[in-house]
Amino acid sequence: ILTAPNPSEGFDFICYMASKAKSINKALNDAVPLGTNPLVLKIREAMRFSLLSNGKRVRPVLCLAACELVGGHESTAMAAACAVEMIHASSLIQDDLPCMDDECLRRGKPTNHKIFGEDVAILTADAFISLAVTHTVAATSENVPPARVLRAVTEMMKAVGTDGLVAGQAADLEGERMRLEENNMGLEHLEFTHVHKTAALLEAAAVMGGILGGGCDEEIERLRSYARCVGLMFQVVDDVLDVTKSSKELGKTTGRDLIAGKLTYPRVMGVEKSREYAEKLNREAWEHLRGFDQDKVAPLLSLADYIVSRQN
Ligand code: GRG
Repeated sequence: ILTAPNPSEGFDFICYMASKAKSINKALNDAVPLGTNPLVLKIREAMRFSLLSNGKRVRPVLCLAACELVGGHESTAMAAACAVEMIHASSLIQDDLPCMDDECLRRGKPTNHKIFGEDVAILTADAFISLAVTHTVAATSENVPPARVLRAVTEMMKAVGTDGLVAGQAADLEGERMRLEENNMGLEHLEFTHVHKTAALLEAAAVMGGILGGGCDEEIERLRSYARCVGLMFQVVDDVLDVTKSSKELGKTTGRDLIAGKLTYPRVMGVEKSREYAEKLNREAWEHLRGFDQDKVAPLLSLADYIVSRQN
């Protein structure tokens, strides 16, 4: 039986991620120097603390891989990749604040506000949004047409506001309020939350890479659709892992007990259906990238596979 070649087969994804993360970490380090002004030293320290801690760098890798997929060079999208990670850092700091999720730990370390205080944490999150824009504009090569840079920055800022992260967080908070009032938040509300809270920035990362790398509109839209599937899939898998991890911890094997309270995919559609949904999103993600160059598309297909099959 003849089967279509699998472009991600034989591709060393772990090695690829490690090598990309290394160049991204260096660029992030250079993008936020401590500076010499003692009046903003604390903010710069807090920025470096959050930005340089050990995240997976999924969003910047996505941005670089998208740029290379459409024929661009890694360096063309590096500033934008760093900017997307700055927005991500800003959103994590805000998400962890006492008025939001009130978290003490992030990436195995105390959260930004626990170390620097709430006042500094808020200013740090603000400073990241400003730096994401100025850094993309200032540090993207002059050889990239300004119209492309403008289009990329617009995409990034759209992913922050009421069409992106802010909308996702607002919907999440509203869901929490409804839960406390014993109302039921349905699948539509859940999907809206994750499309905005998680998928929007992944979408922006991929689209920015596609724009800066010189992709045509069709290529850019295919990257957008791919990243949206990956973003949703990330959340579905996360919800399933939460349930299966907690049932293992309790010594149960059914995987049917659902986390109390919070509305999740397993709660809405059950664990098995959630797993099937994640697999479907992965197939869709692959489908959106069909027809691209086999070698260049391998990192993005492997990234989708990695997310759907991760165990923690
Ligand atoms: C104005 C930037 C801004 C935000 C305001 C607080 C807020 C609105 C949005 C919160 C968005 C948020 C924290 C979404 C969760 C996204 C998510 C899946 C985080 C985990 O991502 P990973 O696994 O984390 O890539 P690492 O640590 O590896 O980077």
